[in-house]
Amino acid sequence: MRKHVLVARRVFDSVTTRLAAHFEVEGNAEDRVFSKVELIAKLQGKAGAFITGSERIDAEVLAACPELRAVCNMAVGYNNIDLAACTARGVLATNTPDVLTETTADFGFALMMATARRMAESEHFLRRGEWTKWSVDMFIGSDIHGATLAILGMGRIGRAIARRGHLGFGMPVIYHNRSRLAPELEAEVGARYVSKDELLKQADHLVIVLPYSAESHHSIGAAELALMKPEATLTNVARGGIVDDAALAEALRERRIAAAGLDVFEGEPRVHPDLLSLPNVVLTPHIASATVKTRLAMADLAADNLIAALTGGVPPTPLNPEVLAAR
Ligand code: 8YV
Repeated sequence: MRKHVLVARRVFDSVTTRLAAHFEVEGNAEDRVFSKVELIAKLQGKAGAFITGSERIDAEVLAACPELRAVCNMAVGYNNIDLAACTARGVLATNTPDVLTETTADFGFALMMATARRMAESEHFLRRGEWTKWSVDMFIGSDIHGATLAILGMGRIGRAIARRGHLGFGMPVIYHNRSRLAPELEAEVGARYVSKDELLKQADHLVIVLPYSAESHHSIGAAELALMKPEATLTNVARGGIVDDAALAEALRERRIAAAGLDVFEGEPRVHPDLLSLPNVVLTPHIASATVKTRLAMADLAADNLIAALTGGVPPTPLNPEVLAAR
């Protein structure tokens, strides 16, 4: 008998077609974000779920869906999944690393540049019809080339951003991470390890690429922002909640740092109202991985994981492979 799976959000037809060759697929053509109650109801009788960062798989959901064997996230970050609870229940969880690294790094770099060079603010000014003359200090910002690139979190995406800064823009690169990179990896991306305080003090452009966890919650708050230079910028392409958005808004309003570029927000898709009213912040709706090629690759990888997990294959990117070993 064919297994039943839920594809929790609208995805590409090619991906649904591939899944339908193996499973009875319930999709979500409307692309509604299900409440927890709805998600539990939709998961009844399902052996697998294709999910995105918007679907939270916690202990309560798992307890209510005993037939679930695999949850395949179309995202590299997996803070929407309680991994320990999955493992305890023998549910395989997977994510989509690697396929989005370069695309996300491109976006992080672009957001940092847009922030430093005041692209959004000046574009809004132009659209409002306020551009009447050239002036010597109109929208003057700060340089990228030669400036100190400070990276908080030095995983795959952090290293790809460091490489861009080092090789493309001649930036001295410093980083802080829970663990230090091997010397050859540091040399490859031209990065020097420093303490978190030094990172914040020396940063011309701080880029945050940490995974979200209880430990990284509010890693950047009022005290950390107070260490930064008033000319510095902050860019976050990681997860909402790593930065205390209220503290950031206050620092931006008081010009304790120059500007911020944010692709992720605490409680998104809601955005802190203070950020919305500030001129010196570039805001984008969590699109760092959003290119046609990369979103297709992410969806395909999530589907590969789901197919393998439920048909006795080897899922390419498991998060808790011990579950498979125990089957
Ligand atoms: C996704 C992301 O677009 O992969 C991640 O961790 O944040 C993004 O690439 C988003 O999470 C949707 O699943």
